[in-house]
Amino acid sequence: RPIGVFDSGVGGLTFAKEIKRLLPNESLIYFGDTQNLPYGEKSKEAITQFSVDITNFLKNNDCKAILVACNSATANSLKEIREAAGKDIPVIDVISPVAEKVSFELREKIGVIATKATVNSGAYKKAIRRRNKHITVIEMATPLLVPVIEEGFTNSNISKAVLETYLLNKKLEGIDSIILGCTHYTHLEKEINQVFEGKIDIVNSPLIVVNQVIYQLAKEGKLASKDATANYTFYISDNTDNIIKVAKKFFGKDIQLIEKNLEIK
Ligand code: DGN
Repeated sequence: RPIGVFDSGVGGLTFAKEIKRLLPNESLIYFGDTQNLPYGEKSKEAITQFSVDITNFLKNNDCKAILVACNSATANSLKEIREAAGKDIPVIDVISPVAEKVSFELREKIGVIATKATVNSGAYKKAIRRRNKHITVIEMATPLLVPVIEEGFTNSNISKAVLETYLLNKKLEGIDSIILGCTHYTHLEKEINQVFEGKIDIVNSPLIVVNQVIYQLAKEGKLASKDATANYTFYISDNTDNIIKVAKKFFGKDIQLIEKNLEIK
């Protein structure tokens, strides 16, 4: 049985790619809700409705576990996603494994950069402070970063100017770590490191989150056998040339995207 993975778009492919790397025998069904993106700019109600529909779709496609590979959906709709999945399908999110890990480490002041929907929910701050109240968490919405990445402006004067404006803001002064709280930001990791001159620890979620997937599947005896052949199916709810281009950049050149509108049952 496959692992279901979903995101508002193709950003969650950064997690799918990490699953492919660490769990080469696991099959995946990915759903990118490109018709309704960006979730990062939507209301809680809208994000929840989309997320529950996708969860039902993945469930109907016999997924054995679901990875919510979107920070905005995790931050706003995790409870409803879990209810829709039911008790037999474990749901792994992208915030709690990261909060759990950093709360055990020697960190005093953590910055979190993410979309508006994630920051407005306060999800990272709540998740970290619930586990370790000695850590200060500063959340900052950085909505220009997704278009910078999707339009191919990484490693340019534009990404440099945008990153410096956001990251050298007084608000983030004195942080010792920064969490990249959005699926896309992995693609800016090197540049973020340069802005901070290598002095700030960058917490990048895909490895931490996929380790949680491994733990969860192992615990439930659901890991694929070592001789299983992995099948990958990628659905998106709307298709444009740019989406295909970004998907190739995030996952690899040979990715095949299938258009699927969940409203047309
Ligand atoms: N996937 C979204 C997230 O991780 O918050 C970012 C993309 C978006 O909806 N803007």
